Amino acid sequence: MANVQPAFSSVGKKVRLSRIIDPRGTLIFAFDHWLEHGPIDFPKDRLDPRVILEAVVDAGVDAVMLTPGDARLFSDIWAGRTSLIVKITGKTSLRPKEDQLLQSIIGSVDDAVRLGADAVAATVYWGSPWEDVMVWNWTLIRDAAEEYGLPALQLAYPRGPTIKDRHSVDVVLYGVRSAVMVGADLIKTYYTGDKESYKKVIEAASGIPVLMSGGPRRSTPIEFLRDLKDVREAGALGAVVGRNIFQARNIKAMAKACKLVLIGKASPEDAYEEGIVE
Ligand code: FBP
Repeated sequence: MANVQPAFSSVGKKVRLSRIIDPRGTLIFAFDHWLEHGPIDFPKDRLDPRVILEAVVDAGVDAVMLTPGDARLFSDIWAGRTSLIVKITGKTSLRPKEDQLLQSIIGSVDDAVRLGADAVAATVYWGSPWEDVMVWNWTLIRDAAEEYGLPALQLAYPRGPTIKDRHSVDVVLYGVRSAVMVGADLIKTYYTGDKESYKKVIEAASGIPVLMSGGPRRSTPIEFLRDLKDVREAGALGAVVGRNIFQARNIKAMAKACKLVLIGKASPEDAYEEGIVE
């Protein structure tokens, strides 16, 4: 039988994934917080996104995840220096509480391609009363991304009225398995709090790479670095981190420490003691 060549788009997807993924341990910087949370996330001395972005790109993160507008505005900082993931769903914290369970479309796969992105990202709040809308949007996004050979990252976040503890292992792995079932190429989800339970989450992903979502800033950097070590040992590809980096006293040092721990080049304690993290 004749040798069947892969679709062009499947080669493109592989190539783009290889630009984002460091198989030793991947660190992606998430920076959509101005939209998602607003000023509450930002120390008063760092309201300018440029300062933060410069520091993390300098530190050598594998990719930055930005909204379309920020990706355009700050292309002088990231282009040619790191990979880009364009997040095309979002919400504000200004909305009525019940509507914060919906992520709206804020851009398109075409925007991501125009911007030179290596992947596109969208959130699904599994369990939300708006789940239907977000899953439908997700299928449209994934389908359009497929056309271009663009990997689609899903922020698989279980949250809604039936969910008591969104970090519990059964809830997190349900969200991850659902993301797999609707065709995610990469999955970002919550940490369940310990290595053993996270292994179950990774197992539920059936080989689709899982990235831990950073979450609110821990009380000390070392606690967060220990979590990074644990998720790597559980089999996660790495982490997508925002607040634990950009709210750190020294942004660049913290980003570097995260990367070193993820690739196993430093223990959390060493990264801490060597003064990489202040
Ligand atoms: P963090 O590391 O700061 O948690 O960033 C990851 C992220 O998913 C962002 O992309 C997003 O803005 C935020 O967390 C969502 O936060 P929340 O869970 O409060 O909605």
